[in-house]
Amino acid sequence: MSRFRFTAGPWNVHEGADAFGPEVRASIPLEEKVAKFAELGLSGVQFHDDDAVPGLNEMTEGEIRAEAGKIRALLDRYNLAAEFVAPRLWMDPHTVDGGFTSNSAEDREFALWRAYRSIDIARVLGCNKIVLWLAREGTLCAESKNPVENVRRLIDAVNAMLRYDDRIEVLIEPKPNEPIDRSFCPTTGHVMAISAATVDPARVGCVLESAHAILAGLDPANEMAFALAFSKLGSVHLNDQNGMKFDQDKSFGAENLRQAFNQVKVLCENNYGSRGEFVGLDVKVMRTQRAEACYQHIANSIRVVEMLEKKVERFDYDYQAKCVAARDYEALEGYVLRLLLGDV
Ligand code: XUL
Ligand code: MN
Repeated sequence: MSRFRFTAGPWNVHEGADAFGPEVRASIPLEEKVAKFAELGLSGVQFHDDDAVPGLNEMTEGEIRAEAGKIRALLDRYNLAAEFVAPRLWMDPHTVDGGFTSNSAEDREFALWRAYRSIDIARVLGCNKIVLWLAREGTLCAESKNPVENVRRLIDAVNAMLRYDDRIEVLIEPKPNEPIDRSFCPTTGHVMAISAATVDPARVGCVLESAHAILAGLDPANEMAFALAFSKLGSVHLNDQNGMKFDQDKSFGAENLRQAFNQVKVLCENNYGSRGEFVGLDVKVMRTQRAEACYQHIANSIRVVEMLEKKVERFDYDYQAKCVAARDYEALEGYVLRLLLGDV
C-alpha cells in the first residue's frame, strides 16, 4: 500500500502510433479507461481539455460546461477525482507555430481562449489545477521568434489565466525539446523564474516529469527538490527515459532504479502529498503491446513506487550520517546499491 494517491491520463493508454508508424491498437472509450483506472487503484484522472470535451473548438462556453458535467458524473460514479486540466495546444491547426508564443496574434488569442476554457472545465470537474505543458512554445528555427519577447508573452499568458479565476493554480510542466527544438521554458529553474515574475507567484508552480528532466540532462530527483525548496512542486509525472533521445515515457524505474529510488526518497522525505498533491504516472504503453495487456505499464509503475517506498523506509539514516561524517561516500554508495539489490 502506497502513501501516495496516483493519477494517470487517458493518453497513457493510447493507440500506439509513433512518428514512423500508424496506430496498432483500437481506441478504448474514455469510460472503459476510467473504470480500469479505478480498478488499478488510481485516485484520480488527468485531462487535456479535449480529453474531457472533444471538439470544444466548435462549441459554445455553455455547451463546453455541459459536456464537462457529464465527465464529472462519470468520475463520481467511479469515485475518482480530476487532478488537472491542460489545454492541448500542440495538436490544433491554429497553433502550428506555438500557442502563447506564436508569431500570429490571432493564434495567441486562440491559445488563451483554450486556456480559459480549460479553467471552465476544471471548475466543473471540481479541480483547481491547470497544467501547461508548453509543447510548441519555442522554436524549430532559432531565428524565427524573439526569445525575450516570448518569455514575456508566457508570463502575460499565465497572468491572464490567474486573473480569469482567482482560485486556480497554474502548473508549468517544463520540457527542453520535442516537438520543438528549443523550448522557452526547459527546466524547473525556468518555471520558478516565470512563477516569480507573475502577479501571484503562490499560484504558479511546477509539474516535474522524470523523462523531461532526463532529456534536459538533469537529475529528476534534484529537479523535484528544487521545486520543493520553493514549495512549488504541484505535481509529478513519474516515468523513465533511456538517455537524451525522443521522449519515451517508459514505466517508472524501467531504466534507472537508483534514479527512481531518489525520486521516491525526495518525495517521501518532504511529505509530498500532504497538501493534496497527487503522483501522476505519465507512462505510455509500448507500441508492441497487445490490446488485452495494455494497462500493465501503469500497474508496474505503481508497484515500483510502492517497492521503492519500502526501500526508503529501510534507508539507514544513522549509517548515512556516519558515512557523511567520515566523508566516506564510497561506503554510502555501496550501501545504497546493496539496499536496492536486496542485500541488506
Ligand atoms: C508530454 C507530456 C504531456 C503532459 C500533459 O511530453 O508529458 O503528456 O504531461 O500535457
Ligand atoms: Mn507529462
